[in-house]
Amino acid sequence: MFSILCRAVFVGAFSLLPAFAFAVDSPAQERADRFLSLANAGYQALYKVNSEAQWVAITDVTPEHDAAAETAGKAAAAFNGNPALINEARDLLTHKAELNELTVRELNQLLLNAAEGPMTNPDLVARRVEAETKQASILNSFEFKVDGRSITTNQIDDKLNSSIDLNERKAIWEASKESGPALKPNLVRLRELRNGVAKEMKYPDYFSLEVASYGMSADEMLKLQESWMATLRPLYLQLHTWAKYKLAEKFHQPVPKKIPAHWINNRWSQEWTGLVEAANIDKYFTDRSAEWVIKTGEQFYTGLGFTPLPATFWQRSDLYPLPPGSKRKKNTHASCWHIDLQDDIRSLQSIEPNSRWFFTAHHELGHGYYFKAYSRLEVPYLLRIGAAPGFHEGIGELIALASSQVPYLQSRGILPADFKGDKTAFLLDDALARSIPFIFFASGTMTHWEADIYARHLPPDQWNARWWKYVSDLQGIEPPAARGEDFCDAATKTHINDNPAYYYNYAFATVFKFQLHDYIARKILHQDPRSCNYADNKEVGTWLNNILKKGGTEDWRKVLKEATGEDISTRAMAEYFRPLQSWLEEQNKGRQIGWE
Ligand code: X8Z
Ligand code: ZN
Repeated sequence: MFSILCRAVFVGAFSLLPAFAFAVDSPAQERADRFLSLANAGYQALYKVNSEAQWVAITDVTPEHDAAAETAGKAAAAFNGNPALINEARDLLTHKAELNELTVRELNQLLLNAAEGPMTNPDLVARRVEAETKQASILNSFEFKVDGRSITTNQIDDKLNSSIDLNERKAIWEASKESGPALKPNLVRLRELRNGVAKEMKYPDYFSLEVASYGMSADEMLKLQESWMATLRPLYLQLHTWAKYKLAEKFHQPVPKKIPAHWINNRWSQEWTGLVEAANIDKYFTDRSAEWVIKTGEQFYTGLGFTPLPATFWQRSDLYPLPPGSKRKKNTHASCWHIDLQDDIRSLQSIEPNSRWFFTAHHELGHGYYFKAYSRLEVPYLLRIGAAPGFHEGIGELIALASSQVPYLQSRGILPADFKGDKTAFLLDDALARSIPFIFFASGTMTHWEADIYARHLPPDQWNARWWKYVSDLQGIEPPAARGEDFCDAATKTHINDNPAYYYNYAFATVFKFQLHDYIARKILHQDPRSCNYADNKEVGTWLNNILKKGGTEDWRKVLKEATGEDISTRAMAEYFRPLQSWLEEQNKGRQIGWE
């Protein structure tokens, strides 16, 4: 189906192509076209070399692979950050009025890429690449231990999911924070180096450089994130109260003001799963295989009309946990890679058959299908990116949300046909496990802490105190015991190390996924957004593909507005959960709400 769609779009997209944009191109446009054909070709070639080397290093951590990754990282920076490219792009942008919109977007993206390693200061760039490689290596090879015995991150998560012994939970939770001290010294250096490259390109700091992808300043992004927390706070306070009573009952403890972090199944209290028994679908995954999990994920997308993943995805991906006793060390956090910006797409995961990995697999394939959709001639390599980074995170989140709904799970035989879903229970679980507490972690703790270290230069001897201040004030969570500055609990979160100043994109993705879902459920499927089924609906696929295939060729606000009729807003999310507010108020009658 998409080949027909693509042909129609190709005709419509001529105005995007430099050669067809003007009857006679301006001299500036001709110069830009020549420049960008070289810049795109070099960018793609080095992107491929670099991703290949990073892939090998992350899936098999050895000193040799680290050395190769470092060399490739430097080679990519030598091209992308070349002063001649920076100067030419800047000069061309002074002729903006004579250039077409696509060209301007390519030039701006080239400058954003250059800012990651500006070779106007080669020594700084070399030190950054070396420090990034080292940090990745420490992170990806870290061995967690409980009572001197190694424990995998899947085992940590499984234990936190199942144990009702608070002493055991505390020991596991504390073990999961052991990577922080190992990662802190080099993170302190990286803070300077990341800020250094941003400043080299006249950004105030690294956080500001990263949010520039949205055309926003750091303050504007922080304000947006704060506005989301402000609208969702009444619901969060009710959920927090409900959850702390539920957990106190589960663990036979007095009701606390703030929730102890080791009472929650997630290591960072970012998602509150397993609290709603009637919505716990884990048992339906126990007789499934890890292969089934990822294949079912792919089937969601092919059902919508997307073509299957390329054969190389299955040959080259690294999808399953290492066998016990394996000597190889690999990163255990899920990711998806567009190795050559064409059709070499791979995913790194450690899938096990449970609901956690089921949703994560759908998330990763969202990246994969986004890569696939914009890998076409009309989208230059420099713009083979999401409309904004949060769009990339949001697509898989949308499909994970859709794949969690009862009618879908029944239609695929995952839940029995006669399964009687308790609507309130599922809505409550949606809120706790996939949406509301997550915003307070993503928009709150993560984003504010990173803004503090990059944009406000928070001294390293205050890093852990500041982390816990945000966890406490914004999430209403407290550590099981005091956490001094010997710890660096923020650094136990993968992204702090290898995807810095990025996490607000997941908050964006959460808000955005409800806007897309609301549109799909109401305007395309004509079903209740809280209980609907996208399975095999080609109209949904066509509508989604229309967003994905654009990549970064259009402004994200325009793409969102054209697709949904709205600007970015918590409207759909708040409406989705509206029935919960009064239900929770009823359940929480007479209880102390919040933690102030
Ligand atoms: O990191 C991820 C993905 C990879 S892009 C698995 N996520 C965030 C996290 O795990 O912290 C997905 C949602 C939040
Ligand atoms: Zn992702």
